[in-house]
Amino acid sequence: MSTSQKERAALAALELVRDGMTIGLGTGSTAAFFIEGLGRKIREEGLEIEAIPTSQASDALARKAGIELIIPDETTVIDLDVDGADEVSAEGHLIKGGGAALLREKIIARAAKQFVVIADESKSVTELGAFPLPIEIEQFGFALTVRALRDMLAGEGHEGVELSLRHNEEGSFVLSDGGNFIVDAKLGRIREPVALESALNMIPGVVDCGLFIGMADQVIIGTADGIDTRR
Ligand code: ABF
Repeated sequence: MSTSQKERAALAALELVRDGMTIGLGTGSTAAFFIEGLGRKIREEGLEIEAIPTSQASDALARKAGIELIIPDETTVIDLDVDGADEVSAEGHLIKGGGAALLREKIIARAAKQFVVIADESKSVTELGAFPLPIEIEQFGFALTVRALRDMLAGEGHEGVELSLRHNEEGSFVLSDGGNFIVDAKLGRIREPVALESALNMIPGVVDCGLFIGMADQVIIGTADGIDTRR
């Protein structure tokens, strides 16, 4: 993790902001740099911007930065969504959800006219899967859903994969802002991310998973001496 690399990526994404935009605000420490920078940019340039946070954490950061927030409805056009990631593959597929915000992040990312991912170079991978894949599941019948996940993954060549319900230091289960559980799947490597996302989301009880397939319009990686931008 490199803070300067994260900040560099966030600052580069700020160059895409235009007056009058509606902007999705991602979650995590890289997105936090973007949110703080956006607040400064709005004040310094007198921009008219409204934003939609993808988590309660980003909502709080945005309010502190003085950014006007809205709740999306069917008429909302999201011009730009800027968010972090846990892994970015060479194809531009992502693993997200380390911050337990994957569902709201995915909703906003899908709705946005331009979805831009910002990350430090540690997130850039040749193949997804070293980072445990977050899977958001309904609380009701969660043990049955975990069993169904285990069975499906075994059929997809991930025999005996370790699935763990995410919990915090106090030992209580982590809940997404929507009140769902998060299961982390230690897959090691994901050879077929496109097929895996479909198979996961077919399981009753799975709300969504942290595979963002082909969604990123642009990836900005902060490097030791600048940025690496991929479209
Ligand atoms: C969020 O950003 C999550 O989806 C992802 O897990 C996280 C990455 O966090 P960080 O930017 O702090 O590395 O969008």
